[in-house]
Amino acid sequence: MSQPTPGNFTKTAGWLDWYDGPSKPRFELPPGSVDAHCHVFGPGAEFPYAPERKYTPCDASKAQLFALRDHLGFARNVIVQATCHGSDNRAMIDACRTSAGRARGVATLRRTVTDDDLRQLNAAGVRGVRFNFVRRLVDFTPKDELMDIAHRIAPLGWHVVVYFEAADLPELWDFFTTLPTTVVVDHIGRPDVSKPVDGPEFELFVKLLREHANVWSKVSCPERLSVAGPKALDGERAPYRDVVPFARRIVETFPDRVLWGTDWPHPNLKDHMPDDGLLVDFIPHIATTPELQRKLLVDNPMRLYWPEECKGG
Ligand code: 0GY
Repeated sequence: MSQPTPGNFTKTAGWLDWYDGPSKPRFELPPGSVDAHCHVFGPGAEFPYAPERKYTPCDASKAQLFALRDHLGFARNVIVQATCHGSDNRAMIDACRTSAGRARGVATLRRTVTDDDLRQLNAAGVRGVRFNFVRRLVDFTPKDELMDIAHRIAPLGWHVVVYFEAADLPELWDFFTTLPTTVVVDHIGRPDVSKPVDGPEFELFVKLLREHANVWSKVSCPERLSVAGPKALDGERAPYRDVVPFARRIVETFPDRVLWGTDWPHPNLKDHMPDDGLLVDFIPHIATTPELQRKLLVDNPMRLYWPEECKGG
């Protein structure tokens, strides 16, 4: 990829822009709901994309993210550093700082980060660091470097977010289970939903959460995992139905360790761009009672990202 110059970014070929004009969800989110996985991209002219990135997205600004938050009925966002910005966290930090306390962040760090950098990130609202193992997104970072970072952020009370493909879980198991913090897995550990929900691959993921009480899961991204796609059944707003058994199993088995997010602006989707309103209508199919919904959307993300506002926090 040629070196970018600010203001001159050409989107990756075939890039799907985020869906402008999402529908209003029918599902009414509980008051105080948190969109616990979303991104900001640039704008590139202000916050240039990283030279080492594997894709160039469309711009997706903090103002557009906050407008989506209000439209869907969320109260807060957790903004996760995307790989197209590498370890330059400025766009994410700027969004957190100008959110009036309604956004917290998850950063990408290098071993060279100083204690002063960490203090500043913490003051800006960062509460976690993301380790990405998805090969199409990042170059390999040695695990000892990642473990080093995890030990640096643990005293701040931060957690580690991990992103990987289900097939890589056996190889990553020892690393994940020795991390010294809460560990949050992105997108249900990316199961192959054409395989059985009680088959060996997904059972291994369930075992990870069952045997390790510090491991949480985002039950996000049905649009990435689905083979069936967004088509509703019988006019019902019930998209991505093949993902439901996987997400629902995790929500019902580990109700106090699950999070949900839109993943707006949905990087790297090839077939379709989801309507974020329809994505919100996926939630009651995986969290089927008001209590499960409140835990998923309010109690759990608040405990992790705004503990000072929780009772006893
Ligand atoms: C996601 C998923 C993807 C991309 C990234 O940081 C990223 O670039 O996470 C993906 O392509 O699967 O969570 O946004």
